[in-house]
Amino acid sequence: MLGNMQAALKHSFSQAVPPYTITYFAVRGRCGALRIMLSDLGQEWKEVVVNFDEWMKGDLKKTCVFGQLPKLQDGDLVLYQSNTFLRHLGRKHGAYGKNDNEAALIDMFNDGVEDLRTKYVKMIYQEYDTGKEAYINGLPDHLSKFEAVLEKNKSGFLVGDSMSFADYSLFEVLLNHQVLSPTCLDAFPALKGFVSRMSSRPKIKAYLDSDAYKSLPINGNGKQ
Ligand SMILES: N[C@@H](CCC(=O)N[C@@H](CS)C(=O)NCC(=O)O)C(=O)O
Repeated sequence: MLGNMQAALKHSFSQAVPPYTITYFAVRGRCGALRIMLSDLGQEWKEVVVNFDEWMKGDLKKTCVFGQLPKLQDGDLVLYQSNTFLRHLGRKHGAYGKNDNEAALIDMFNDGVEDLRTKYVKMIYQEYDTGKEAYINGLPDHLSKFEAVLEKNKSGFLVGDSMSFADYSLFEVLLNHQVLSPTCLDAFPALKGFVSRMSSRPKIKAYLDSDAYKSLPINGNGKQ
């Protein structure tokens, strides 16, 4: 655990004051998509890694708006809720569509990804031993919906012809599902192509190859 935390801490970059600070446990968890998005945008950030024993003392919890992490600081702005982070970055860095209609569709797809993420998290933390097989068997039903969207929108992105925060969110959820079930995308060529294109974007590739990424477990209970 300490090794992971040190590797993650090293992920504070060369810039004197990185604009963003992530406060979270030593996991990819609900910051996986955020970190991939920040990397691809060429943004630097600082990690404050919270030890679970320290968290259990309750002092930090009391300061969190919903009593939970992660927390994202952008200068004086302090945010909670991981999907809020993605939307904030999307707004600031041009990854929230070209107009209100595109923004609404991006919200819709990100909410769809969130539904899948919530089911995944429930299975990982509450039903891994008893429910993993059924979860994997049910995956095609969920994945086929995203496959259809990418097939229809020929640009390679979920909405319009450019990257949005929902693309990072979908990408990260798919990466985690490929760890859970390495063949889960075999019947979905559009999703497979999407993951391959996203993975080979130079800044994403560099981040996925980094110790900072590799040293963090996907989930806090070690299941994946
Ligand atoms: N909806 C929140 C969920 C946050 C959440 O579930 N946080 C968990 C860790 S991933 C937590 O803080 N657990 C410790 C606790 O509740 O005391 C988000 O997306 O950020």
